[in-house]
Amino acid sequence: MATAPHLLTPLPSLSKDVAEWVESVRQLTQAKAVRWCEGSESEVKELTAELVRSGDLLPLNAEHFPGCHLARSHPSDVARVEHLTYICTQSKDDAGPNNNWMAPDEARAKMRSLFSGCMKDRTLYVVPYCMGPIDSPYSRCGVEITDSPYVVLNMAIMTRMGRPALERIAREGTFVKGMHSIGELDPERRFIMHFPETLEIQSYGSGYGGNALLGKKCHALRIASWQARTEGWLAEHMLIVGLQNPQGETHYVACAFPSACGKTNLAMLIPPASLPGWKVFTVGDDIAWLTPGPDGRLWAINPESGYFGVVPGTNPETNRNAYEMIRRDTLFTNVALTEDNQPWWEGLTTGKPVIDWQGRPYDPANGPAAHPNSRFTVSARNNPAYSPHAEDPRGVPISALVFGGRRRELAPLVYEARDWKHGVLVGASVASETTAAATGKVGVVRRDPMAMQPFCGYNFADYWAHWLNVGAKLKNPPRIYHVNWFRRDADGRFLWPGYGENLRVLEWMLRRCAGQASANETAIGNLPRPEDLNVKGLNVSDADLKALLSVDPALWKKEVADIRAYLQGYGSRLPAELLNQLAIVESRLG
Ligand code: SAT
Ligand code: MN
Repeated sequence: MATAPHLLTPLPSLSKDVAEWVESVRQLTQAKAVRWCEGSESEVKELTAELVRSGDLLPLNAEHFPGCHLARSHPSDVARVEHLTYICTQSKDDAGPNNNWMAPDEARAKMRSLFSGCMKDRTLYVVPYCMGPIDSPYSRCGVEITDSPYVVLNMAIMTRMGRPALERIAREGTFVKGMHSIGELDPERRFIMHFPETLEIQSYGSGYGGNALLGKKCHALRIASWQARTEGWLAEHMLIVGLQNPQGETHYVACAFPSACGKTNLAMLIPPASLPGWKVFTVGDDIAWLTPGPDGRLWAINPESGYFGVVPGTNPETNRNAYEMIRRDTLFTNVALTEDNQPWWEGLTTGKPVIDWQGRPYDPANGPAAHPNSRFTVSARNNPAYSPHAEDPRGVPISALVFGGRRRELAPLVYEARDWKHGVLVGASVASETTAAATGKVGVVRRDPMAMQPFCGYNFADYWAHWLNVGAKLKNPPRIYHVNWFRRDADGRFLWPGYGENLRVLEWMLRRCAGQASANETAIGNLPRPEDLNVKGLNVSDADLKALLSVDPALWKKEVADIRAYLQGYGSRLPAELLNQLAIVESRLG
């Protein structure tokens, strides 16, 4: 067994439970070596150098992108595979109609045969990690076993990885067990299995993002959502952002949008010049763990320590912070290259691609140069807007929760739920056009409740009931909103400029929370009138603004019928309160 000789205490001796489990996986996979990851800078350097030598990582132009590398995944392995992702609970109903389900025994047997002997020629890396600040009571730990050093490098950025995590596991005696192998990268031999009842994840056959970085969607959402229900908190697919107004007060907002709908951009928003005095601080860009605090407010931590963000579209105009952030010490996956070895992607206004994401000479006939789901992995500390409270073990107090989707029509720019219960209905009925973040057709509208359709580790009906229970415990609950940055006109033109201008909508929300802004009470919730939004310096016509802030009763009646049919698909486990709330909306529509 290979262990690093310079360690004072060899890591395996820190936790007997972990060591025993690792040994059992070593026997099953017949790994040729075992390497415990410490999470040190020198270890990351060493692994990076190994991957450069093997050709798996390409160093990028050191003058313009110092410390940056490019990884190319297998062309059939570029996104999450929802159809191969399973929740394996004893009872099928606990997984719910929102998940693929397999009986735990059957799933274990299937995975055992896949993992058997799969690391014969490979090193088994042991990656202890902590999701959340290492000293936060809200954080939770796990250990990922993987045969992919690319995964190790990503985990080193995305999580608090290594010795401190293993020390915490030894103290707490509990951890999420994650087994991962890239296998043969064969889509026919690929499964992502979750066993929430025993806090286990088994992932085989993919090296990509959410399939392979088990701390992220598998642990921090699917397993954590299950844990959160038993423990009274919420694990959500939400960014967390701090908004400092010109008076110097900071309020925190958490927003749930489906993958590749602009969460990272909103989390790092740059205020437009026409809104002077505002500052924006990122706490998290993808996942929020929310706990009712002793003060009756909802408190949030970001379990991650880095960003795994969509690259295409990033440029100095759309997101200057992100553009700056990814110019050093960044791991790019599936972007294109320029002649002088700089990364290139669609939406970049400078440079030209010569090599595409698959390493071929760039030919527009082959499609985009960078894969539409190409990603950057970068430490949150690189973010110029990183919040000073992002590492606060108590988290940050949340003033507003925002749901949203990508919808050409129907959903107005913004509306406010009347109260928490109505807000749970608003979240439960989110629908959005699908994106390149998951394999399958792009641009099809589907229900994506709370942006958790691919990530909720249990039956949505129970999840909504849990949301209602959490709200009942909050003396001072956040207000709940729905936004849609993606409204278009009949010709397909976007009505709202998005990006930095979205701050105008957030500003209205915060004024609402402070009791300082008016609204138009409509059947679906409270909407700003055009004069309630700060539109100084905004380049949107009156007609477009009116369209963005209107409710079409005929379309909404149809939507209500759709939502009812969708909710009723959850049968008798569905909390009656959701149908009550829907009936209220329907009666107000007249
Ligand atoms: O691939 S990930 O799940 O990590 C990113 C995303 O789809 O949001
Ligand atoms: Mn996400």
